[in-house]
Amino acid sequence: MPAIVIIGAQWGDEGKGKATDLLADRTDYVVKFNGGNNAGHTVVVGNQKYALHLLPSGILTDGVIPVIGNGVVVDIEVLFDELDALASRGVDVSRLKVSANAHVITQYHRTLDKVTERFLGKRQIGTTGRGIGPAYADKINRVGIRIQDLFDENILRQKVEGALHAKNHLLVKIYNRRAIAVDEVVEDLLGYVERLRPMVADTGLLLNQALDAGKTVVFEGGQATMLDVDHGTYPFVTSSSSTSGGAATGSGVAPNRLERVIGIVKAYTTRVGSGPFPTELNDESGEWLRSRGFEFGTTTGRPRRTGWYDAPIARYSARINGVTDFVITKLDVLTGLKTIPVCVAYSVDGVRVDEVPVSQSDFHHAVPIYEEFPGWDEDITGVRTFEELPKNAQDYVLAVEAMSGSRISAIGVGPDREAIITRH
Ligand code: 2SA
Ligand code: GDP
Ligand code: MG
Repeated sequence: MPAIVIIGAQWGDEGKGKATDLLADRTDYVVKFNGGNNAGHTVVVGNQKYALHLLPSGILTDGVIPVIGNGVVVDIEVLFDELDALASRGVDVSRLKVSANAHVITQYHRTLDKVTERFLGKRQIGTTGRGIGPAYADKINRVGIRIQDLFDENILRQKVEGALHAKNHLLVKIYNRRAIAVDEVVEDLLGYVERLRPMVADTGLLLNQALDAGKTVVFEGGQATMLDVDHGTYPFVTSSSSTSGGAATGSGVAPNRLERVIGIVKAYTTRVGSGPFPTELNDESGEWLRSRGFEFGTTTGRPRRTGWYDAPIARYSARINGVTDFVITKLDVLTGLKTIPVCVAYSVDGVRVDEVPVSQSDFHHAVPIYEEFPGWDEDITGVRTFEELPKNAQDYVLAVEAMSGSRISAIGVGPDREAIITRH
């Protein structure tokens, strides 16, 4: 199985980083194909905890070549800081490859992200403030700066001028901010060139050649299906393609080369930022899940919204992504509950709806229809086979599997690298 895609099947933070890391010792390349340093992947190796934002999780495994694909937006200062932080902890970061076609996040993107959110007031998205949306907007608007533009000062200057022309008008006239000087941005970007140069590659070519040679490539999605700019809860989404299709466009590897799509789901649901979330719990059960699951943003530290498992969302993700296998994570967090509700369908204006409604307002006021499953009290963090799980935990996994549209191949029972049960 040479080309494997890993995607979030809910609203993110399902444990994609850990799943990628787990496959890493059987992998030659790990590719990040969407998003930027808005992502937050926590990977626990022994007594070491790593929080990765821009770098693919494969960077933690010796011999794996981590790749930042063309679909990513790169804040170069953050990239260097993250590389330095890992290097100071003894991680070999020399193998990283960065696509010449990836777009760059600059200071004006970060500024615009923050001021736009402030001006949206109650309608704000709850972004991470990292400049992601404005950088993708420039890409689509064809005024973005790509990594390769940094290597020709004349071209870079022209492009920065083009990008800043309308933005300075907006910043000064609408947002009451100071204008950003072209020279300042160009100088900043040129300062990165020498260190960046050896990392830059035609990553599409590199990955296709690797697949031709029989190598294994893992594509690590950032964010998740319900945050995808096309398939998520728009406008409360990120600005990239975080579904499996994004793995092709964001890397230059054709869709028919992608053989397996692994959807990561949590045994319950979380969301950071604004937008609809039918199973959200605004009570002590929600607080219990947040503290038991340590549900706080890896990038921003924001408390995550919490709720029960939503099977229609899992089915939707299975369909949109072509999920071949699910990995269900954080089953251990549910230990100690008397009963565990699972959303099996919604009620919309009194009518039962089995699938995620296409109408945004229907989804906003969809009321979950729950089925309750008996819980368990035994500590399951040391369990390594399905049969050793308490009967009620087995039944919970089997019930969720039957509702979610694809088989559950692995079960996370703790944050550690080893805390996983694989099913055959
Ligand atoms: P943005 O910054 O433009 O991508 O924000 C748009 C929406 O996407 C959500 N988003 C995320 N949701 C969950 N996890 C993310 N990564 C970090 C983590 C988040 C953090 O792993 O914990 O630390 O806060 C992530 N990145 C973007 C975001 O909340 C907005 O709803
Ligand atoms: P990602 O964005 O999908 O990579 O996920 P995050 O790293 O943001 O959030 C997932 C969190 O859950 C991390 O802190 C992981 O260490 C942790 N985690 C992953 N799998 C499990 C699991 O099976 N059980 C528990 N308790 N924690 C887990
Ligand atoms: Mg995360």
